[in-house]
Amino acid sequence: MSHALIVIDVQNDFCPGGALAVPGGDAIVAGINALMAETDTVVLTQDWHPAGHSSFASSHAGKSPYDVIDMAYGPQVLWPDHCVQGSAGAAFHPKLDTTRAQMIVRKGFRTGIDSYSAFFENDQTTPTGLDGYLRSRGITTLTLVGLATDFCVNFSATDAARLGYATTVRSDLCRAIDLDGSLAAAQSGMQAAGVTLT
Ligand code: VGL
Ligand code: ZN
Repeated sequence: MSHALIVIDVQNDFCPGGALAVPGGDAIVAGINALMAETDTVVLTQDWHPAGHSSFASSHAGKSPYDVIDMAYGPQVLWPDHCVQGSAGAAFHPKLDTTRAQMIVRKGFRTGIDSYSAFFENDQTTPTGLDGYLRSRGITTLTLVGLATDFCVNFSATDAARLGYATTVRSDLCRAIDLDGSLAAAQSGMQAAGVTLT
């Protein structure tokens, strides 16, 4: 039973001062560094959008951040421009110790589709390749931490559980956006999918 720690989107734009700041987003960095230091296999994810990405409200005339639109693949929340490829906002938090990461998964890089999950884009079918990577390394148990609890951590954890990984989310090392009850919905969704929430 090999284990991996998946650190979701600990990037400047999701921390205080960033374009899509998650309250307390930077408060989890030290704890994540400590957990990485005692974990053999560490994977990081990085939200990585081209300018003009379809998840940005600015790409849709008359729309504002946090409006919801219907995309071909289903409803999509519109966000402030964030994590634009190569920008300072897309960089990892400067205090995140990335040295021991064995794999960095970038996601959301196709203009027409968002990707909350580290495993599948928001059509819930296009793979990122992470499942193949973990499976071919014989990894069967996962711990997830990072940002944001109710979006990218939630989608990654439920996909991981559905893919058959024994999945734990360390809630103390996550922070949420919490739009209209999205945190409570994410917590019950993760529990229903068989994710262990601590
Ligand atoms: C995320 C909204 C948009 C996340 C990424 O990392 O949770 N949320 N893009
Ligand atoms: Zn994003």
